[in-house]
Amino acid sequence: MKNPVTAYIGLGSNLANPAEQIKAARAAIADIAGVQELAFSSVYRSPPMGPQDQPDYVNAVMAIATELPPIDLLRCLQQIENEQGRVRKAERWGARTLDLDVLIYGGQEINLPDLIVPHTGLAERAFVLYPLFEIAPQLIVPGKGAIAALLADCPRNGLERLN
Ligand code: ATP
Ligand code: 5RX
Ligand code: CA
Ligand code: CA
Ligand code: CA
Repeated sequence: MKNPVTAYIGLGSNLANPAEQIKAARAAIADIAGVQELAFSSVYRSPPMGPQDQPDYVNAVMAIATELPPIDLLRCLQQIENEQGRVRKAERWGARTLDLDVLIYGGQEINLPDLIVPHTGLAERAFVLYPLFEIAPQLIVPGKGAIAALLADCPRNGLERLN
């Protein structure tokens, strides 16, 4: 792989056997040309943040090496969401079979119409910070600081490790 960048992907699901959705998505991401898996966190369950009239979520974080530009990586992840049956509804932040977010892309800060990196909600979301810390305890989040400091300010809010 030429000029690989380390990126972190957030995986989430709360429909149609979430744990299996996460497992299938992990394999599909590793299968992208120009992407290699570097690490995969434990799998976690937590109550929904945002709208609460939906099932609990299963979440995990994956570290990858990639030579894809960030927007190409996003498009590949969106294709996997669609292939795993994600249906976009009118309601913002509704239940979904699969959600794949680009959390971090190297040391870059990106502000494109379709892609903001580091991910906007990262610093406030236990279901992102705890699994991310597990696989990258020394990480500096561009523009936000050390992962350990972000984690120290983030209550677990019902987050449970499943494996
Ligand atoms: P949230 O982004 O708060 O976690 P969500 O995951 O439910 O909410 P989606 O409906 O999956 O939001 O995505 C809405 C749009 O967010 C996408 O069409 C995409 O263009 C945009 N987006 C911006 N930054 C990112 C990112 N870092 N990763 C994934 N999508 C992003
Ligand atoms: C909206 C997140 C508002 C936080 C969102 C997930 C807030 C979720 C997920 C859990 C959403 C985005 N809850 N809520 N896991 N995604 N546990 O992946 S919608 Cl405050
Ligand atoms: Ca691959
Ligand atoms: Ca999300
Ligand atoms: Ca998303």
